[in-house]
Amino acid sequence: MTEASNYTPPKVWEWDSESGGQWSKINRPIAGATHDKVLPVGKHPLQLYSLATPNGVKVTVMLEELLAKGHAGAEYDAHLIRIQDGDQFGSGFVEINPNSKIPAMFDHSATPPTRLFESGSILMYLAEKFGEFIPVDAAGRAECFNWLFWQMGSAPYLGGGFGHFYKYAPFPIEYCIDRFTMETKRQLDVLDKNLAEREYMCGDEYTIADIAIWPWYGSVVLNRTYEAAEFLDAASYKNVNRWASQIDARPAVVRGMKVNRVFGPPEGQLHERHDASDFDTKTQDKLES
Ligand SMILES: N[C@@H](CCC(=O)N[C@@H](CS)C(=O)NCC(=O)O)C(=O)O
Repeated sequence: MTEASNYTPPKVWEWDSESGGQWSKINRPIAGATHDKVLPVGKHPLQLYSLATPNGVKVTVMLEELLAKGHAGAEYDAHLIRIQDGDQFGSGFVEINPNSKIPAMFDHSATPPTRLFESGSILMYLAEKFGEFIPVDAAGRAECFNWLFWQMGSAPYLGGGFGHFYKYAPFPIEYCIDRFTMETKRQLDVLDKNLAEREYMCGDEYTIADIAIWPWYGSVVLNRTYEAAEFLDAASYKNVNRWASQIDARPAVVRGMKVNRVFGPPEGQLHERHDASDFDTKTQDKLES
């Protein structure tokens, strides 16, 4: 265990300095817009404002899965929100999501037109609107919601806890890394034990629970997030690895992962998606050549 720090919290915390680290520029203690910015609106009923982080990818994968099933009403425009530039604090974005976080969506085909924020809420909305990726029976739905909400409650320990202190904090703090590594490994074990008995999180069917959990936990075991697979001994979670690879091979997942992505290989980056053909003509490798 590292030595105790000599920091004593003041009586009242004040925002008087940057916290340091990769995300310090966008961290602020107050909500609301910092600048006026009208959001663009494309031609499709569903307008998505997002970035290909694990939370963003949940929605683009879901939309691509719905389109793959033939639901033309799931056609969407995906506008890029660069969170490191503070786009989430523009007035138009804040009107859709007062919490200033991606993903946010607007359904212009609904009566009344409906704003959506929180990835779990968006997945439930789309699953119910199109009657897909959600069990029809009450017990099945309950189990699906159990795992969907498990993800919403658990992933902040993986991302904001483990990922932040292992990868992004300005210096390593053993206490924090130990605390969140313990919890992340416990969560991986929860998933592993569940997937030992089931093909997907809720049984034989691929559902919004898998679509929510895979971008976080699948990505960690496939070593795409935080470069921490070895540190976490991710290979030992055999059932999570099997499930992660199975989902990774789905064509809709491959497409959904590319949308609003601004990092990684150019052929995997489709900064904005306004048409299905954009995957063939507008990825960064094509635009740059
Ligand atoms: N619980 C939210 C979390 C969304 C979230 O944390 N989004 C991050 C990117 S993964 C974000 O927009 N961060 C920008 C910021 O915090 O200013 C959800 O699932 O939609």
